[in-house]
Amino acid sequence: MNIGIVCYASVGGSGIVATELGCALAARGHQVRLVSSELPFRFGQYHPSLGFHPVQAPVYPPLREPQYLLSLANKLVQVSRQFSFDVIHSHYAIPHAAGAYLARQILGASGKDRVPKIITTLHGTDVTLVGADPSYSQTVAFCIDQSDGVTAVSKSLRAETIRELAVGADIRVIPNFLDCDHYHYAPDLDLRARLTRDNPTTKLIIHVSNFRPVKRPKAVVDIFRQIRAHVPARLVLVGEGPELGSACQNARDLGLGDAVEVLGEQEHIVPILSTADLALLPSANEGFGLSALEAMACETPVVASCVGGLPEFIEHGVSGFLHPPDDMKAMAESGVALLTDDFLYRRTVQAGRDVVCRRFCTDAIVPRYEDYYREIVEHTE
Ligand code: GMT
Repeated sequence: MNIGIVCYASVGGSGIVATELGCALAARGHQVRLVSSELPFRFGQYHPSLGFHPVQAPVYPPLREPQYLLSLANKLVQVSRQFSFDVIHSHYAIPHAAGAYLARQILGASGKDRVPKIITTLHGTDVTLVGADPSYSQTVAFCIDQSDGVTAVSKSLRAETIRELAVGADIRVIPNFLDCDHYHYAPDLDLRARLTRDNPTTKLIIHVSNFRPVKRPKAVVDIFRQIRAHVPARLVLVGEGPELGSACQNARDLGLGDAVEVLGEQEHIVPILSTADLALLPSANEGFGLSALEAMACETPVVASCVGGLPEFIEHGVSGFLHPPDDMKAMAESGVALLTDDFLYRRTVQAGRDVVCRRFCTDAIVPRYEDYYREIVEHTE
């Protein structure tokens, strides 16, 4: 098939999933073109069937801001004419579903172009936070309903989409995935020595996110403070975002400034995750929670909030620990239990890795997207 994939290029789960999907589909014989504002993070190795097409939104003085949506639709029309797309697959509804919708209308109106089917994958905040905002909700709901196919990365997100946006679309759940050969336990001992300051008894607690309020970075610091009262530990923060500075200030105010290491955005996450002893994700909501899945694949146990898609792959007390988002005390207690009980630690890590390998590897999930593409193309032709 000829497939156009639209996504965000910046660090973020939806862009990572879309890029990994594009690479996997190209490896399976499809012609894939990735369309985004810039070369997506984790674009990876060269493959002859995988190409990248940047969207450029010029700024002209009379326009107050760049018109990204119009440029995106325009680019999709151009690339689709060149590669005769069967499917345009948008990741993250805002504004990608609207760009694909507009492109399909333009191609359909010409009377001589192949008209691709449009599929939208919902990832989380495109529905729960941004999408549900009254400034966007009508257009987002319309574009979801106008898609030929819609998928959500968890059952919880599907239910929330129907509840929040009252869409009528039949939403298929296809969970996120990762390359289990790439994501495996591969610690970096030099990094460990540096982060623990050469202290073998010090544990490393990691939080990976885009540091938006929904990730609750201050809760991360608070849980870390409570764990550190029982276990010598340092906190490793990976990623960038608006709340990173205040989380670090918060740590300094608590006298923990020296116990926090900020690594910023990192492309090679496997050695960093593998080097850590515990991952924290006390989010207010998660459409899926890809960073938890990545940690489990790298054999780092997860303590997280029981929200959104997280309970769909973390079984509390078995493959990780889940607590209400505001129960930082319970999250800290689970963290201490894991870090002080070797048997519990090994058992949790093993169960976590098993879940990822059984249900969330590329080979298990990508064929579900291929089947869905076929179903949509054949069904609506
Ligand atoms: O809004 C965000 O947090 C960014 C977004 C993204 O592009 O990474 O994250 C969402 O999509 C990920 C990939 O499907 C999910 O793993 C995250 O849970 C989801 N984030 C939220 O729902 C907060």
